[in-house]
Amino acid sequence: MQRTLSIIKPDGVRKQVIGRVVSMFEEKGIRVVGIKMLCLTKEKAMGFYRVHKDRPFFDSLTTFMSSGPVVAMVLEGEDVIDRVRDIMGATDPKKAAGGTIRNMYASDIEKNIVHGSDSPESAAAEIPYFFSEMEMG
Ligand code: IDP
Ligand code: MG
Repeated sequence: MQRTLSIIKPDGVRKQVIGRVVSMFEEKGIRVVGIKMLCLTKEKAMGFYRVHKDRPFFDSLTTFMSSGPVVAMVLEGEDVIDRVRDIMGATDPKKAAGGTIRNMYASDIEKNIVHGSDSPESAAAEIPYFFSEMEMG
């Protein structure tokens, strides 16, 4: 059994697709073991995306991520890291396969509705960035 961190970004909360995004994971048998709404400060967003700190979109991305509430989730299942990435679709919604979250709901490459850890190493770092042991079922 594997765990991953997913975030419904501020555009997903604004577009009122929290329930639909959670359903897309649950319908595939993925279990929600932790969930909460929170507002990231610019600093907390910068820490979360620090691997991208030298990319040209870093300032815009972290401003966007701190522009409104997000929903952070810990998801559990077999091979859940890759399965969540498949359900999300490609980073650029124009390239995201039909039926994926980003294909259906995202407006551009930055405001792309959802985050999912990309490897066991990032999941192991990202889950405790948001959740304590007590906050996970
Ligand atoms: P991922 O979310 O699919 O793993 P990453 O390459 O890790 O994509 O990028 C992190 C986030 O940074 C993306 O989800 C998106 O919000 C934003 N981003 C990535 N590439 C670009 C870009 O070229 N322009 C603007 N924002 C970008
Ligand atoms: Mg990534």
